Amino acid sequence: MDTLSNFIGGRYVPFDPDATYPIVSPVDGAFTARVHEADEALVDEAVMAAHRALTGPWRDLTQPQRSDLLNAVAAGISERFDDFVEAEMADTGQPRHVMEKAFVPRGAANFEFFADLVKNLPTETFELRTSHGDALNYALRRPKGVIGVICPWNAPFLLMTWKVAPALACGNTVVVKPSEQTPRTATLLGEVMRAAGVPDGVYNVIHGFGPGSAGAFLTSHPRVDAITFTGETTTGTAIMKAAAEGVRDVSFELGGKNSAVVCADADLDKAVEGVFRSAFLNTGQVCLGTEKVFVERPIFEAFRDKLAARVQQVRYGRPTERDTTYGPLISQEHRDKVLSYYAQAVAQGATVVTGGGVPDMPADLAGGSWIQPTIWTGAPPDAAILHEEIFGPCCHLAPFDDDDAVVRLVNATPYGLAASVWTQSLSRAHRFAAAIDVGVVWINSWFLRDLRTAFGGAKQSGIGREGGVHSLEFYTETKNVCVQL
Ligand code: NAD
Ligand code: 6OD
Repeated sequence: MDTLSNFIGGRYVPFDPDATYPIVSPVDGAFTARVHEADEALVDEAVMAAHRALTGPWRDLTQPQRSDLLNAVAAGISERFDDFVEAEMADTGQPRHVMEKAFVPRGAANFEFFADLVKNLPTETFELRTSHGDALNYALRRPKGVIGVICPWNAPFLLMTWKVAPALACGNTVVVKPSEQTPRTATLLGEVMRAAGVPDGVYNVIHGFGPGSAGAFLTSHPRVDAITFTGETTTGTAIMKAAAEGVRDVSFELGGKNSAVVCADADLDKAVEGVFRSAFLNTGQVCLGTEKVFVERPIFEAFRDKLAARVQQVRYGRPTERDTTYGPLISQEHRDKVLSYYAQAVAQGATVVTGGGVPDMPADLAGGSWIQPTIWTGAPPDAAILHEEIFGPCCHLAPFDDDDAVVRLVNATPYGLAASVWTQSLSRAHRFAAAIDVGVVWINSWFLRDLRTAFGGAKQSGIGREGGVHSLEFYTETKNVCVQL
């Protein structure tokens, strides 16, 4: 059984066996770790370590030196690649190939990308000429201070490094609170930070839950200067209230209820594969994932049948086994929530095309939170599965005949995170992209990421944008200097 400690001021805090909670494997229900839950005093220690580090050797680094350090962190992640893969598989239960091909490499790439970006960042200058004299204005970027980084469990390492890398690249220090369910990779990153020579107190990790625990202690701490959060919209609301005290800035990536629109002229096989990935990757636990699919009527049945056939090919199994393509949900509690939507869907009149329940698993996996990937059709317009974020491996298919009408259905949600459109028509693709109210639209693709682009949600799916210079806007204060000439 692993033991996981808090990482504060460059060292792992001695593990307190009397203040722990257990980690249960989503794969088989076995206890795999005990985590030291940080109390308010430990959270204070972490925040104050981060605060002190702002004025230590970290502040005196030149930008190229700081970029070199971040590149050393990226190299450290690559050197410990297998350890990160193992850690993330143990926490999430998701297949090895997803970790090896996507989620762990993105952790290293996040550090490399922001190390590079900040080195080459111009700032604005304005020459002012008036009848009273001339002036030159120029902008300086300064770190915001201590950044509270609060992360979810669905892609823990990718999402955490997506925030920590730009925060550090801009000269801030961080206190990270990973999800209580997926603490391993944030903890392991402490070893890499130390080996890379990142000064003590720049990267800190505290473990625990949200309300009444480490999450709330962190967001209410007066020395936290800004908070970046990824998670549920309701949690974002609570964090925003905490951030109001002291008028701290927030950046939020929140929930979604995302659609795919598949036009009759789409490349059918590519659309099927793309929608399959978007609805079922990571067992549907991706904020950008598709839960509503609108298919133009002439290809509706062909699309439905091909998608169902594709779904039936998933291979359940332990994440460590190379031929596993499909993992469990994160926890029994989350499975209960998703299964309650499976039951409501049928009760409210939807037809199950495939799935709809719990698979028969071999005895050694029977304690895991396994669930069948599921497709529905025919749900009435007010069905819960069409309006609430499920965050599971499921989607509803509906035929459409009219582009304006389908846009209204896509937009009929308080969320506005992402959408995908599948068509060979350039004009139609651009018209859909302009009309759908979301932060990210993919055309003939999904989750194809360019780290220079703005990433975030519209409506209740978020506040602000991260990615490229947008991250730097959040992680720095811009100071204007006006010089009368
Ligand atoms: P969650 O909101 O329950 O928890 C996220 C984190 O917030 C955890 O670390 C948790 O301990 C902490 N937390 C909870 N209450 C808190 C409080 N009052 N104060 C401080 N911290 C608190 O989310 P989750 O269940 O871990 O993740 C799933 C959700 O995340 C889904 O809604 C999904 O859409 C969303 N998500 C969004 C994005 C995006 O980019 N928009 C990405 C991934 C996940
Ligand atoms: O790719 C990213 O930068 C990002 N934030 C992905 C979010 C995935 C959500 O589950």
